[in-house]
Amino acid sequence: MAVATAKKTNGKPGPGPKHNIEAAREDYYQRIDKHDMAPLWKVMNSVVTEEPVTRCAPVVWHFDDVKSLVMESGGLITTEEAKRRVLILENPAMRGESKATNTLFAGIQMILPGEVAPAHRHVAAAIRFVLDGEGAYTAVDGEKAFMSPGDFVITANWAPHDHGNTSKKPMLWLDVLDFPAVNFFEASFAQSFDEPTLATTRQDGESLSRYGSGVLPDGKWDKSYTPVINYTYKRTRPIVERMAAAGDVDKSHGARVRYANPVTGGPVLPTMSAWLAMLPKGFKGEPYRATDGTVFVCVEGEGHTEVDGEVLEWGPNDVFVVPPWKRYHHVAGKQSVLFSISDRPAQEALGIWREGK
Ligand code: 1HN
Repeated sequence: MAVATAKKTNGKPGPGPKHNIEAAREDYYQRIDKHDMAPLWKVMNSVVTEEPVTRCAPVVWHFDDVKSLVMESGGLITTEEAKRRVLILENPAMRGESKATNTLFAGIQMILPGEVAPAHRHVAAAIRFVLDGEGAYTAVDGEKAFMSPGDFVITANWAPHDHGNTSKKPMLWLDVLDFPAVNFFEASFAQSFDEPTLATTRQDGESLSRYGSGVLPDGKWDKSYTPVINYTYKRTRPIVERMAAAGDVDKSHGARVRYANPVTGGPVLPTMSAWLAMLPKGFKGEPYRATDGTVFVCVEGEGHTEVDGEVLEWGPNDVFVVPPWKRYHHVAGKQSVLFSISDRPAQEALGIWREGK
């Protein structure tokens, strides 16, 4: 078959004698630069890396520091003024970007007795993991989910939500949102409502009883996220405790369950998934790594996680980050419970998630 051939150069490179080649290339790069073009061959290895490259650093925030600093914010600004009184947990390697990992925001929110955080909605989905206090609520579409420590509450993409505290104590929780991922796609929308709280015909806690009790309404739920608003600690903790007692303990992750959408068995949100794990006393996990960066909360117990040679010590309500593809293992001095959340379902939907030893 005839093949079109380039102009013959007698074996010499096209542009001219070899000693001129660097100068010729430089001149060429400058000329293509003026047309917003650049040579791939100079950057190829850094844009398509052999292994994941992350800017995210392993980091732990200790609740002793976090709690007193967050409490102090209560005297400086009201929820009414702030809309959401949240201190951002900024990854030290990405300060100023409101990121805990490259795709996830993490922050600590406080609502004082009597306060209301007014209704709004946004494309970014949120999860809340309750750290301290009892009896404040998140309302989704007006349905109130009253929260206790260890509860895991979902606010899906574009779901209207407000928070309130009708208890006598401050309430603190961890917020994790996927907005860095949404913003990567430049697909963010947000809206506030005229009324601070939304009217509803649904009873408090209705979503859990309807969808989280082993029966389902005889109708359709066709959304991309779970219909359950609050996955309570009271219901989930005994499950991992029984698994641990039965020896159903993963060598890396401990006795671990994944929070599921009860309609599909899939993740609670299309962008974020969550897990609860009990590590038996003396647990020393086998090294593990995966491409999803993960935000962990120590719910109970005491131990440490070694990430890429760095030791993150944790105790109750400490929050820590394991970056993508960094090898880590958990060590529990006491029987411990870890909650975790990552962007794994988003990566799986795109076919890019990988795990390894
Ligand atoms: C937000 O709307 C909430 O609704 C919490 O409670 C944290 C962080 C960034 C942007 C929006 C909430 C948030 C947030």
